[in-house]
Amino acid sequence: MSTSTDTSTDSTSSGIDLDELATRADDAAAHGVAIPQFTADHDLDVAGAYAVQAASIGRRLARGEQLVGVKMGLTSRAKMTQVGVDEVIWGRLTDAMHVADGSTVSLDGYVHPRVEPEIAFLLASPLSGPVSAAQAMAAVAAVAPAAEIIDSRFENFRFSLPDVIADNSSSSGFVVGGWSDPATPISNLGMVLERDGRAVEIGSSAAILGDPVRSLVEASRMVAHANMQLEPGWIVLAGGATAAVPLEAGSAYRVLVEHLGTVSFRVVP
Ligand code: OOG
Ligand code: MG
Repeated sequence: MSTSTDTSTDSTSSGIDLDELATRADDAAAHGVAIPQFTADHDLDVAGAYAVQAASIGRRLARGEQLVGVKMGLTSRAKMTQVGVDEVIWGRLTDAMHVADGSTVSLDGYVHPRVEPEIAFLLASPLSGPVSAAQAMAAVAAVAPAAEIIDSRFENFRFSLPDVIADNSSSSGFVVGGWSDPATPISNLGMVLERDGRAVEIGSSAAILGDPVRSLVEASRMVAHANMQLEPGWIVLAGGATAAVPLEAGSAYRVLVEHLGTVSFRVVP
């Protein structure tokens, strides 16, 4: 796997109306309507795609949403294989995406949502640019089990690397469980995703770049390319440890992470 493309400077996206694509991405997310891939008729590259993402989330912030963290994506082989894209990506999380632990969500407003088991970091101090794993962990206030609800706005959940980046890396909702001491070892914890009390995906936190802290290191490095830093109080989602599972009306979902506990939500019938 490579994580180098976010540094590309020879953008082929010049001449593309990035704001127009940002409006399309934002409208599709706001209304839960599927749209064709941007790369079907635009020569969008990774740098241009992150610019579309920034502008699209900028529209949400202009409507009053607050940035509360970032999510890392495609940090496990299972995730890369499921969507056919093998680069680590990131997206922005806003307060409006937060789903309370134990709450009920409606499928209204989603296109084709899926859920995946994750680990969340809560930051105590800022992080940006190249850092070691030890430096990254020193900035962490707490760790928690998490469930991410992803929803590609692209038809049939199919996209290229620039498409998914422009679509804020499919960010849609996130659920975070109780926080644990950051000294809790997290490099190889059993992780289970249950639907209606039955395990539907089983994995390990080691599937996340070999150790979820590496995802935090990548987050620090990658946001620096957007002239951002990870802020104190922000949440960083490390990425799905297993493939994601479609949300079904009336079902209950729970993520269990060894030593960290559980997080759950239900979908209205
Ligand atoms: C892209 C988002 C990936 C993860 O945890 O790997 C992601 C997608 O799968 O649609 O959130
Ligand atoms: Mg995810």
